[in-house]
Amino acid sequence: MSKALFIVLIGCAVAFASPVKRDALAERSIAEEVTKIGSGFKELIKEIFAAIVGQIGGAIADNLQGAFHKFGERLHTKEYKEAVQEFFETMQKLEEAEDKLEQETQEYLEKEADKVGEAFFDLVEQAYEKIKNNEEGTVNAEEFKKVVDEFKQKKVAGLAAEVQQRCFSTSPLTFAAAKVAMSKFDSTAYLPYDKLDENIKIVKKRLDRPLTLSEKILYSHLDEPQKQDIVRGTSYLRLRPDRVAMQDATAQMAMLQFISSGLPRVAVPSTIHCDHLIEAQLGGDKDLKRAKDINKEVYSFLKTAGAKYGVGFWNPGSGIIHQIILENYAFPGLLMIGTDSHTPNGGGLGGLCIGVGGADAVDVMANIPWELKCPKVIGVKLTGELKGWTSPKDIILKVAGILTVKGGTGAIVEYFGPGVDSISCTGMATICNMGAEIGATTSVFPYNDRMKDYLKATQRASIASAADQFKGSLLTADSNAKYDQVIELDLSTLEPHVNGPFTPDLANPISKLGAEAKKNGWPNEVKVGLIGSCTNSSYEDMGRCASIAKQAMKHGLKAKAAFNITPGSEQIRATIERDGISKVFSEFGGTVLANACGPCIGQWDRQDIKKGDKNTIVTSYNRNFTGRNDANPSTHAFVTSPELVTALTLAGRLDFNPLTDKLKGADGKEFLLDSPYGDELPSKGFDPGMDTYDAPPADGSKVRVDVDPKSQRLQLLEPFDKWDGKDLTDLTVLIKVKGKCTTDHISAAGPWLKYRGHLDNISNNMFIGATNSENGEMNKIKNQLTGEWGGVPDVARHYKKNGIRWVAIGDDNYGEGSSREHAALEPRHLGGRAIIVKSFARIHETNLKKQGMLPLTFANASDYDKIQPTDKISILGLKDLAPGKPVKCEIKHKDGKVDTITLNHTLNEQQIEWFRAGSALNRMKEIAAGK
Ligand SMILES: *[C@@H]1O[C@H](CO)[C@@H](O)[C@H](O)[C@H]1NC(C)=O
Ligand SMILES: *[C@@H]1O[C@H](CO)[C@@H](O)[C@H](O)[C@H]1NC(C)=O
Ligand SMILES: *[C@H]1O[C@H](CO)[C@@H](O)[C@H](O)[C@H]1NC(C)=O
Ligand SMILES: CC(=O)N[C@H]1CO[C@H](CO)[C@@H](O)[C@@H]1O
Ligand SMILES: CC(=O)N[C@H]1CO[C@H](CO)[C@@H](O)[C@@H]1O
Repeated sequence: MSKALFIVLIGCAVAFASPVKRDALAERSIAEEVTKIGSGFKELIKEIFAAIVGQIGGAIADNLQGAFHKFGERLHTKEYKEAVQEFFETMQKLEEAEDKLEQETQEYLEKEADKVGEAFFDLVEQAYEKIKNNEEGTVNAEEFKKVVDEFKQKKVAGLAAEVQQRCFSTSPLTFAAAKVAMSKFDSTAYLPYDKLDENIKIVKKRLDRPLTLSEKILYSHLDEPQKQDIVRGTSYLRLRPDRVAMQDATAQMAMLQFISSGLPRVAVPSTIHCDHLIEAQLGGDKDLKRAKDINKEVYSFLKTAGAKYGVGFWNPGSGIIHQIILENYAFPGLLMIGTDSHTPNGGGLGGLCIGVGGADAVDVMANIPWELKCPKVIGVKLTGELKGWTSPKDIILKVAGILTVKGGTGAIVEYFGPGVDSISCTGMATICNMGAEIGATTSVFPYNDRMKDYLKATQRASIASAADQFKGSLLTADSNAKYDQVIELDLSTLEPHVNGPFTPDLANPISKLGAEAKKNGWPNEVKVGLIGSCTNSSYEDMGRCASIAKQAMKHGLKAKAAFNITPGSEQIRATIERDGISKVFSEFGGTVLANACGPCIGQWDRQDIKKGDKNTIVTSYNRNFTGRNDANPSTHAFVTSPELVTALTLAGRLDFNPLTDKLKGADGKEFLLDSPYGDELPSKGFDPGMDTYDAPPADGSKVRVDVDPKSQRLQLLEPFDKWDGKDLTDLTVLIKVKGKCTTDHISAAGPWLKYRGHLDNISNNMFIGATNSENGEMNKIKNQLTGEWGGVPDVARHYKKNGIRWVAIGDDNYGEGSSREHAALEPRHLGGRAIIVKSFARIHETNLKKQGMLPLTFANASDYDKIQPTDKISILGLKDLAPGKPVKCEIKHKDGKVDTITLNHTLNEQQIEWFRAGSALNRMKEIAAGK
């Protein structure tokens, strides 16, 4: 510490600690006095910082200077709140810089800061005392108090107090825990650990039993921790998530709904990510340019709506939502909802991140508690250690094989045990991401050092040190916590898996894949290998794949099959480009696509094969519903780790096992691939790449939201009609679906994605992928009015025009797959009133409730067989609709016979209100209007 700095500091402190002159005080108005104290304090801090800046030098100094400069400016424009935040960010950077400072300097700064803070408060106290004793003067104590209160309201005093409390009289560590911004983009939202800790203590006291990690995170976010009913698998929790994330496809409808709620600004930090509308065709830059052009009106709508309502906007090209969340927003203990089913990716950083429909996002953005049926908890105990060709992905591929696509329904999958520490943070993210494939509500890992490393590598050391303090309490399961089911996996003996085709739970160990393919007639030739996507596009993945490519090239080999790479984010793209990994891929014969979802969600203009041609592709993606990647139902898609994709692409064969099979090099010599290797995190740190984020302005009220009334892609929403108070009688059966009916079958993706924001247009895809039980065909149903066969949307429109209300009948796990709320909006829009099925996928069931539809299940599953296409269905006793009380249903057959059956539902009180109001949104309006 230089002497000069010392003098500056002491000088300032002394100047402000010296008593204010008595007579001068009497003359001045109190307001002036208080303002002077406030601004004097600011000046003082300014001085201190200037001095510190002088000490540290280099980039940190620039940062500090920049932040501080803004701090000063803002104070004058009275944006106090933001100023405080800037200040805290500066403090955070300072804290990070502390590692670089000598111990001595650190101690000195802390001590000085303390002194200054105390001096400031002495000053205020003295001033107050003086005024009190000077009552015969121009002012009295009461008036002073009034002014101070006013002052406080203006947040200046608040600022001073906070600065004092957080920055000056506590150690940097406590400071970090108490007031660390949730992310570098959230200026006014802090890590909620204190509050969560408090809540979980309340819950623990009530439940009086050890808690799983999932429960700790979930219950600590309860709206009413004292009162909330908590029974796993039964009660509905009302929760307060910390943030909302939306991808550009689902954000359209969510923002349209938020707009129609009439609220001025979103209640929690929220972001929009442009990743779903970029089609892979020629490669990164060209595809991005094309997407920006084609989707201009959507991007512009989302950008302006984001700016107006306070939502952060990640431009196209910034990367895939889940990767960006992991890089910037996820933190241990976070409760986030995201409008995409792979939102659970954030569990890799110890957060509970749950995929929901746009309507849930609207609730949370509108500050309404978000409801979730209290999940069960499945524990996965990991022992042993990952090594060689076995990767984190194999863990989830194995778990999927054990639990199947339905096994996780209604449950959170929680990993624990000594094996956890052998998995990288991004590896844990992959595992959580793919938990969506087994229907799990979400998946989560306990906070550990691997997460800490990742937080540090992504410039969030302060979050790591805050989390450290809650590691044992909030961020790890209690010992002896009870799980509803426990699966044990020994990682040391786990074999690499390739799952598929046709369903992600058909788990094939690599050693058996060749034989299985032969037996089942799966095409052995691998046409295309694809790596990347939100599931698997970390730096580590890319590095491990590049290590295989390099080995091959050393032997004169290139990829036999086509090879496509989708970087997960702009940061990944820039970093792998800088580190020469992209170059390795192109030399190997690969194409680097835009930072987006691309082929993983069917945004792939595939040219190498004709529709209907049977062929094999291998991907590191997460799903493989029919035609998902390339819209070709004959494509056999297999899901595996990026390393195995690379190896199979290299060999061009499905029956290649890189662990045991040799390849022939260009020189004719045979060789065995070494197991892949890649740095977990880039040794030179991440390259952020281009700046692709737009922060919303502090005041967006003047922003105009762009929606062209003639648009084919965006349409402002009309409210649905209110329930008329009568039973739903004589409903026509629009379609009785046979077999699997995912949200893709109800509302197809691919080319339809572009109508996401236009309900009427997108409704032309309703049920076109579902199989009609009457004829076993898709999109062909009999119009009961005309007797003619027609497409499902056309027939539904015909019914709607003629005032005929209808039901759709479905099988098991109806509505599984992506959280596509259109699958609920469209039936409602085209005149549907109820969906009756054997069982529902959770998100879809809730989505139906939000749109005022009745989601009902057969109390006896075999009643499904009683329903004929020509039947008329009546749902009775709706006036007495109550939670847990089944409803009566009459099936009138064409021959006049009537079957009476019982239907179950899971509507609770609040959801019954939604039904009555016509939709959740209508209900929100009623509440806002005080009804
Ligand atoms: C329907 O609800 C009843 C009780 O309300 C329950 O006993 C029955 O198992 C439920 N049926 C199904 C298929 O879940
Ligand atoms: C369900 O319905 C079938 C066929 O109507 C009947 O045989 C069976 O007993 C029913 N099961 C229950 C639990 O009521
Ligand atoms: C992927 O899985 C689904 C079942 O989940 C299957 O019906 C479909 O044919 C598969 N698609 C591809 C392209 O392999
Ligand atoms: C997010 C991500 O890309 N995660 C992982 C994908 O899978 C590999 C191997 O299975 C992991 O090592 C990555 O970290
Ligand atoms: C493809 C499609 O359905 N386009 C329609 C979208 O909506 C506009 C106006 O509502 C119609 O004119 C289009 O034909």
